[in-house]
Amino acid sequence: MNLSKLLAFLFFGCIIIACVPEKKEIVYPKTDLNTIPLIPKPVEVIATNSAFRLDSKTVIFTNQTSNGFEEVGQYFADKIKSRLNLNITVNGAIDETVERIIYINQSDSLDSDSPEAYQLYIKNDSVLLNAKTAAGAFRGIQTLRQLLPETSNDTLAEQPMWLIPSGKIIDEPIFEYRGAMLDVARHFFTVEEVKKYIDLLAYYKYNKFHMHLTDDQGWRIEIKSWPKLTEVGAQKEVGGGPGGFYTQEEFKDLVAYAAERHMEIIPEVDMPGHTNAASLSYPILNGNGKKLEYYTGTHVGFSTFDARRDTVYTFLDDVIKEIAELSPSPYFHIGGDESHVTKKNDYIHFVEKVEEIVKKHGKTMVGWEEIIQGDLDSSSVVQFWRDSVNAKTAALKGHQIIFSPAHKAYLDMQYDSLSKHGLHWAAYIPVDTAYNWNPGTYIKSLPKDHILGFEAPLWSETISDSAELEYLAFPRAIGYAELGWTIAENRNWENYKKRLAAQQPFLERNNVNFYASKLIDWKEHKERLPKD
Ligand code: TNX
Repeated sequence: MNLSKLLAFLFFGCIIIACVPEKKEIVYPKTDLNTIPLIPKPVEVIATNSAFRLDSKTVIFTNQTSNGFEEVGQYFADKIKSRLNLNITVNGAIDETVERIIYINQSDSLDSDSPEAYQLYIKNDSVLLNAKTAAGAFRGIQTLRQLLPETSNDTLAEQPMWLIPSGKIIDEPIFEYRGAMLDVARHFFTVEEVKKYIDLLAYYKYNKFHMHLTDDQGWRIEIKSWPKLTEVGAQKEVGGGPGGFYTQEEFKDLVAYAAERHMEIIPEVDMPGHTNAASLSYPILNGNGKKLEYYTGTHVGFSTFDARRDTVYTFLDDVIKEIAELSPSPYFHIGGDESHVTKKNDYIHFVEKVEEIVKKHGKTMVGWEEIIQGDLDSSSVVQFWRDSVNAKTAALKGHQIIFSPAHKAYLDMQYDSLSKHGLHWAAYIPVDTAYNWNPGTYIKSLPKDHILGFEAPLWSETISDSAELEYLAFPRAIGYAELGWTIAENRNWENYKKRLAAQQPFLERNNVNFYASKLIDWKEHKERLPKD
């Protein structure tokens, strides 16, 4: 640069600086990041007692525009738009109106083995979210969503702004598998109802959504090579209602919707028992020799496939192939529970053959704990629901285990004897009982490295729409989210129940028909009764 250019630069530079109005010193109110009612509670929170101002001068940036990072930024921008009516750009131009930045940063240097780990550094003018993967960034965004205050603070500016307490959060989950299951077979739930549940679960950092797609009462997924499964098998549900099913396009839409929330859909075809609807559609599959008709009651254990008939395996090869192609999850759930009318040898023969088919289609088999009677590949995953002896046997045989003990983890159990919906064959499960246990030590002698994670099943014999689903799932599913994510040292009922009470605005804003348990000191509407 020659001298005249330099002088010109300095001259105009001075004019520009002189023209910029002096910024008003902002006095931030004292905040405490540690008192924000986050669920699940993070590993470490360090408060710095100031605040980040979220307002229209904020933008979101991601250091990677591929690998899902930009989509995570856009997800947050969309939530900010619908919640606060603020337009925040993602990877847009930085012009003079931009004052603050939320920076989502892919970084390999996090000190954690979990792909879902994240770190948040919240300062006055920037929020830095570090994560190894987009899934980790997405979990971090849920924390930020929970940090958004209920109301804007307009006293410091003409424009509304929202203050996020400053500080640092270091976080990672204890389990890689944090699931919820929905039974769409006993009662059918529409795509929109399922999406609403997925959205709520995502907010609490669930990462697996297991769909129980078939049972005695109905078959709920289109199989193109065996069309009667839905033409016949999907037409009824418990109580005799019209049932329903997902077309393959609808199922793909659900899979994609869940994937945008970094949640994986695990499809289940329950067999060889729980198969009345399939056998009614194709009687050649039937193994109990009884006359077939629609079943709209709630008993279990009376149906079975014919485990010695080749056609059954031809059929299953087609079914598993079609579903495996729709579902990117590495897992395929074969059910396997309560096959009370299948002879033991037939049952063993069946699960071993089905495991081969599942593997042939590139998936890892998951089954309810009864499958351990078979001689299975140790890569298959066992879902423990009833008998801890089965869980121990599973571990001895080298399997990973998903924890769903019915008397602690079943969302379809009534809260108490007065609960409107639900069953109680395993237990009544009030909100504190649901929270106050530890999957990691629940079975004393079970080696920890065999616990893949936790899942909360919601069977639908007694529920048929979102309001009834939400009555059973909320608030217990929120506590289960913490059991799956938060280290035991950070879990404490007295502290949790205050944080749970603080979820009320979120639940109400999202029109969630939660059960207002008297154990929780809800801030308002104490007398609120759940809708029928
Ligand atoms: C047991 S748990 C079942 C389901 C029922 C549920 C009702 C399990 C693997 N099987 O078929 O819907 O109880 O709580």
